Amino acid sequence: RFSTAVASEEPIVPPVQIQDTQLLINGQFVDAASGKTFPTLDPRTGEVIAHVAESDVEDVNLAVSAARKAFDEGPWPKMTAYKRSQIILRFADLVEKHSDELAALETWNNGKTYEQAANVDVPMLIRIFRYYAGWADKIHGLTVPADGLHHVQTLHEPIGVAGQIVPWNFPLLIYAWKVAPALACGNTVVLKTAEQTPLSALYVSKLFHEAGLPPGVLNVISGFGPTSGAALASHMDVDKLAFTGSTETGKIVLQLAAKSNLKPVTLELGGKSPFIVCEDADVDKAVELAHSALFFNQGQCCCAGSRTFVHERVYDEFVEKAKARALKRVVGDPFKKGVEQGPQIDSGQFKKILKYIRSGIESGATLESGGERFGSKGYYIQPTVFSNVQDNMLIAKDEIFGPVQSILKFKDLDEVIQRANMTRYGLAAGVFTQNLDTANTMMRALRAGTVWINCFDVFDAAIPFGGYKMSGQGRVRGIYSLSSYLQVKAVVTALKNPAW
Ligand code: TXE
Repeated sequence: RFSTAVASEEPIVPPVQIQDTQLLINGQFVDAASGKTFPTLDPRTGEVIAHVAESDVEDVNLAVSAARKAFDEGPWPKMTAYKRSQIILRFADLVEKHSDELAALETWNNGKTYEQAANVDVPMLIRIFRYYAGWADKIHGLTVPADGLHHVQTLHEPIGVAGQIVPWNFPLLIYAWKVAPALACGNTVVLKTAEQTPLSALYVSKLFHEAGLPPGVLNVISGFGPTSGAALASHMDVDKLAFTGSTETGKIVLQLAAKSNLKPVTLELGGKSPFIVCEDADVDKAVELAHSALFFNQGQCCCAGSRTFVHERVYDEFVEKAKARALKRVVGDPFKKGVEQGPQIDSGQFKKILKYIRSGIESGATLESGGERFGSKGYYIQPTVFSNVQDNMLIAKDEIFGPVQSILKFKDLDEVIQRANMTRYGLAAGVFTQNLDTANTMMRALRAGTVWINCFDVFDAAIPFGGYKMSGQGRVRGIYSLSSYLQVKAVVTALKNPAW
């Protein structure tokens, strides 16, 4: 059924050496205080790639005190903004030099295709760091025409030590979204990687030190959420927390932040984004776009177009073509050229997705393609398409985070707007139409942090990204991310002479 069935063949050996498996604290690679390690796996096989140091409370304390010292004593926040930007730019150049190896590491540890890692994830990381390096010396306050005999100005200052917790679906990209604005603003960082994907962040952070980053400015720890992640979220000396992950864990870290020192928190959480195909849409283009909106990155995208709403007039044609496209999707070893879909990240996600597929079948949706695991090894899942999906089915309500497309039917615009917004999430939405009035109405009516019109998954360092409702708080990327890494200080100076 698939044009290339390679999952059962021997996996390709990645052309990369694993060197960095310890914790990066104060510019040094060190073992965990407990000496503990945990295995990190190859999702193609479930086999161990390496053993990585496992941080816990004691290591978090060490990393935070290194970041605190680097913030309080400098030189990073006290360095000129121009010098900071030069170090960030040097880092971006070094990443560019090591792109191939880095992309291979990302594919090996995450399972995403090498083509994607090399053409999307790594170049976007470089773009994001260059973008924020450009911001470093353009962050400044205002003079304020306050009433009275005072000269009033605002200083935009770094907030301090930023704790950052990242997930496994885009280990390098989300690292960039978090680290780049924090450092450009003059903060110091303790970043905890996801337990599934610790390797690429350690690799790039070593390059950052080669580029001249002072010790203690960027500390990277591997470890688990309830231990080291929770210790970071509740640390009294962490001044700001940035989190990307599930909505459930987002609630936990927000509580930990509130219960400890009320550190401000930005959250980038789950989604159930509508992809709306209107009756006037070019169906072939819409099918292709809806396909990639859902299946990109094995369906492991917080903004995946996971509710495909199609107008009744084009519904049957759309379903036929969406099914044909899914059946053509090339699944296999992500290192192989031409492969479009690799394995899911781990056995937990693999089982969760298969459970949702069973629930779709049991609740009466029509299974058009896929529905089972792919091959017999690793965490591969067949590209799955359901038609006749109803709003109240679990597959239309929950974030599946896998290669499962749900196609729903609608009759008119008011109805689809109401149904598209009928979710606890609000991360993104896609609209496919050639009618300007429809596009204008939809862009205003949809309650989502991003609305893509006749496109989807357009990401750029300059475009802000974040959620309405339970998809999060605050924005990453663009100018909007800067404010969450800055304090505003009002300085009021008495004036002697009213005339001047
Ligand atoms: O997420 P978690 P998981 C969604 C997606 C997925 C589901 C579960 O639906 O199926 O979440 O994935 C750290 N205190 N997304 O279990 O738990 C954890 O170590 C502090 C959407 O992987 O949210 C990791 O670093 N930290 C998403 C990070 O939180 C804790 C991306 C994410 O893990 C913690 C990933 C705790 N108590 C999953 N518990 C997106 N928005 O892109 C866990 N962590």
